[in-house]
Amino acid sequence: MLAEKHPPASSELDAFEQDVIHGLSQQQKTLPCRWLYDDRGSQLFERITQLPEYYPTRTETAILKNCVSDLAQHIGPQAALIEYGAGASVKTQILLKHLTHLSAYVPIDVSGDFLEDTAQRLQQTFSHLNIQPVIADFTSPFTLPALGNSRSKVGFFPGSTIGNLSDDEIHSFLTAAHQHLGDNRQFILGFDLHKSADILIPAYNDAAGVTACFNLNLLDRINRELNANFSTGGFKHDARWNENESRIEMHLVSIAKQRITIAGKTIEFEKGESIHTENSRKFCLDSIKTLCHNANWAMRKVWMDSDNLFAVALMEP
Ligand code: AVJ
Repeated sequence: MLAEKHPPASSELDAFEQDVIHGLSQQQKTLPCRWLYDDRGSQLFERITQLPEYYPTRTETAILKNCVSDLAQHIGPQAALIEYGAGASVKTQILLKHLTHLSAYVPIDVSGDFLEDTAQRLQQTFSHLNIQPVIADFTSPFTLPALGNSRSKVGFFPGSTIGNLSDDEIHSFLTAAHQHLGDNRQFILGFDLHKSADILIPAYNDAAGVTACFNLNLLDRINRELNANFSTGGFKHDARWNENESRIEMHLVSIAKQRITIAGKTIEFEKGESIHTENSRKFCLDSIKTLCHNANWAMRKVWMDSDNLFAVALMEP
């Protein structure tokens, strides 16, 4: 078992406990997917991105490599790049390397430890770049640091993280981004495309079982942090394609009728009953255009791989 660098802050623990008790008291038991990403969950996700079945990361990276010089033509000088969610990936470095004349890079993430490491590492490679990490949950309101010499701000939201959000959440997020990116705003969005279940299901239920570990780690995390007694052997990972909602759903299915104690409360599971742990939406171009349009963003340009698996779009007001 891996220790956290710092124990979770008590406010985080309270929020976690509330979400768990609330989510597991619903008719369809559900847990918000953000809790999948503790230290161990983040490490498992990194391993997912390298699996042969998991096409999104390598496909988006290839698209970015191919489009970045074209993209650079659309970005003015002295722009600040604002990245929502975990940065420091290969994808970020492609942009930092090819979007010359950037005035600043602002990675935003909830994990302070992670951000500090990232900022220090990137500063060594990009020694002249003004790197200003912000510790925040980007789905809640936050303030950007003063970026005095920047003439414009460019949002960057890769990885199809947008696919975790509901229509309402996307609307709030894109509207907030619209506001804090200010005048001359632009936004680079990576999103996964609708495709055959034959490709999708293995991508979320890989042969090596890494995605299963990633999903089941949530139960371990509840045991560790909330003093619960889940046995991970009592549940199995399930990835379901919901065509109506155009999304992959991750579930944890109880293999037997059982009773679990969490922070002093009892939760009952029927045999076959599931906890819905994540949605990963797959978009068609029109659906994403509409979502963006509703938040006053227009799609200026879009790049895709030759198999139309994934897309990167540049949006402007
Ligand atoms: C990080 C949300 C983009 O939905 O593909 C990968 C998370 N879950 N395998 C995704 C995930 C299971 C991933 N996102």
